[in-house]
Amino acid sequence: MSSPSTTSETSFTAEEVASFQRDGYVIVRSMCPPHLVERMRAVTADNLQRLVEPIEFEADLQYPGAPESRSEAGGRTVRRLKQAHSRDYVFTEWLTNAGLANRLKQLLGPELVCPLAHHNCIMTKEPQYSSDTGWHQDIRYWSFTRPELVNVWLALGSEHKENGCLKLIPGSHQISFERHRFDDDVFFRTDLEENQPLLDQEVLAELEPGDVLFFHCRALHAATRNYTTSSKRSVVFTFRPVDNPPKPGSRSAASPELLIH
Ligand SMILES: O=C(O)CCC(=O)C(=O)O
Repeated sequence: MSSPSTTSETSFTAEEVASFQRDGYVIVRSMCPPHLVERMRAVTADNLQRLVEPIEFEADLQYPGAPESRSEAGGRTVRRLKQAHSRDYVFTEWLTNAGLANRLKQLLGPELVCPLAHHNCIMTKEPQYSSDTGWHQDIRYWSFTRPELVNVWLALGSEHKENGCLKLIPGSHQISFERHRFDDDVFFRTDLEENQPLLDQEVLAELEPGDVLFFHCRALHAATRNYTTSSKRSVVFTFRPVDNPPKPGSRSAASPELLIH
């Protein structure tokens, strides 16, 4: 009898690993146990209702669609509840979930670290005042020895085109881009003819509650605002191999990290 840790319930199939390596992302359906999703949803609802800091508001980033300041109508619309790991023990339970660690080890090697400086958040996309996130690679403002980290995006509800699910460009994690293909804020330029063939390849990462999207820190991704009347919520962490530490003195090195067993 095979042990539970080697079944496709708790590890990637060879096809899934190949698909991640080729496309820079892979989705595992119904991966997070429903009782964890329920508890994360409850913590999120509570922390949003009480506006528990640290919070990034939509107005702080000024992406298209966001209110102009925190004092305007919609100015207290939350974009991200930061420091998710510190908000409730349920996030530790998720980070230590066997199926999560096993899969990450297949992608990153046997010794895993979860940096708390990046992601480590609950992304919220509220109706009416949410914003468009342009095409970017998450590694753009991060400083590690190598661009080798994997993001884990857990859907707490349905994510689809209308409420601003992530969109990705398959294979973009393997491309070496010249700087001019990005704007001053390091968003991949949509006004550049040279970028169009890649942008035309976008795929939607549509998710249901408990589904998990693994994506490479160099994968180009974007998302629109939420055009529906219900909010969208997702839990996001990033992981690195132990031999890919943050560069000393950088923001990536300024927060504690978790060793994952
Ligand atoms: O949900 C979004 O608008 C995009 C979020 C995103 O791309 C990110 O946090 O890196």
